[in-house]
Amino acid sequence: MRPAYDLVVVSNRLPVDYQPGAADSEQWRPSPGGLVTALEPVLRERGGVWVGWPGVADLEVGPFEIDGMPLIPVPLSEQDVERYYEGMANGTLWPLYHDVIVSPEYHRQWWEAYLEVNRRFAEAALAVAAPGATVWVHDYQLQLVPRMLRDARPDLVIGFFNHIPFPAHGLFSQLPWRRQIVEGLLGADVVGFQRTADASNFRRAVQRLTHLRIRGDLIELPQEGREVLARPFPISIDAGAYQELAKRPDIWARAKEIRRELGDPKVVLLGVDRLDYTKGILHRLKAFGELLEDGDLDVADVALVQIAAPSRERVESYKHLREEVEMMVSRVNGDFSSLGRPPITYLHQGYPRDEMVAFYLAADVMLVTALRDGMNLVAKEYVASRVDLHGALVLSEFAGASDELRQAVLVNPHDIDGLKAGILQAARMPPGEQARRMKAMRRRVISHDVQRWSATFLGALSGENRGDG
Ligand code: GDG
Repeated sequence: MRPAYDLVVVSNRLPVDYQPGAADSEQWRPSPGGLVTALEPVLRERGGVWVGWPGVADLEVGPFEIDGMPLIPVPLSEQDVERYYEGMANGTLWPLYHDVIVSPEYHRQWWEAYLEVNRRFAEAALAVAAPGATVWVHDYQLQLVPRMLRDARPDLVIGFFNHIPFPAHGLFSQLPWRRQIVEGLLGADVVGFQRTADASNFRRAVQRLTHLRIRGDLIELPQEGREVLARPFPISIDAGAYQELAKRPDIWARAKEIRRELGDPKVVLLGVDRLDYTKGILHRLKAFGELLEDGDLDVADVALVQIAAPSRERVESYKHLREEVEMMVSRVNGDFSSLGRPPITYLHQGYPRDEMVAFYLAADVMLVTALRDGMNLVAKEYVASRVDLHGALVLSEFAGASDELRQAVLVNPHDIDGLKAGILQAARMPPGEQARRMKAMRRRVISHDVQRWSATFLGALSGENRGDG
């Protein structure tokens, strides 16, 4: 008999990376993300397990452990990756849920694959869930799983958390399978979102697509004799870990070295994103280029570092974005470089977390200019790292983080003049004002860290603080 677990986390990806060609014991490396940090202690304490895709197509691998945490791999074939992951998840749902920044594509074959793969994830979870277990499903790739679990096992306590925005009904209603998605999500006891607006968009979709009665945050399902709680649970980071790194002398030394390598400019600006069209990288580069052109910023005084971690490289819109970003970088650098001193340093690479913190500490201004973003953890990581209270954050109103980090320089990235003014304000901000704003933002991030987030979500699942919201 298979072991049964009291807590089952289900997400598209397992928190590991495959190392091809490595010795057996080295084949899997933990991929340290915020979600693992938050869930690992709870999984250990409650004897939990993680179900997900190991990230490599056509790889048949049985259950294994990483640092004592049991993992259950769900296999995906090359065709599943094309249709379910790159297709339905990243070609349909991702752009639709991010307010159609690029046009979503609707293909029935992709939907069929989504249905089939969601079923496979649900079955993998069902096979390991103990009677009455809590199953916590994550994100837009797996929206049908809650209903599949509920139909098979009414004894389970089921949670769902959506890491990305949930769109307004006018957009959501484009989706040919909108009813199935809403019904899929309503299989859960708690459906969590990043922002208040996302939760109310979801409740509105329920209102328009079903006959269910809604009372505050609660959706009544009288035929099933239960209620679904749909509420915001804004995600956060392991703030303690970032603070620890930001106190290490070697990381400070590296931050100084980064500034030196950039030619010791007066102001270092930084962008850190997955190379994704939702992140507003082009808008940011355009604003920066115009500030140089206008003479408001001088290339002798400023340097912009843009880290753009490779992402979804086989999806057409991502290939196109990469070309556009690289063209824009070359244009600005071509126009404004002096010998050995380009205004933009573009790094199409991922970095270890220590190095990321060194970059945060090297930056006077952090640029988060997303056109749409569920939360944006980079903004919170920057704030948690600035133990010295130095630095200014330019933050898009369209990132979930802007609901909490009100002391950032808030901008609308579509308004290039407004964005330029915001960047200048940040670059010229007096140290006293930087410290005052940073202190307030740090208070928020430190008191509302990812550990608190997971405890609050699991608390709501076990019936704490329910009731009209
Ligand atoms: C989705 C939602 C929501 C990036 N480059 C490197 C690196 N990163 C890390 C950052 C940060 C994470 O990746 C990115 O998180 P974000 O929140 O900024 O964005 P998404 O990847 O789009 O995440 C988002 C999030 O889910 C959580 O719910 O906030 O809105 O879109 O932690 O530090 N980490 C390392 N090297 C890199 O080069 N080590």
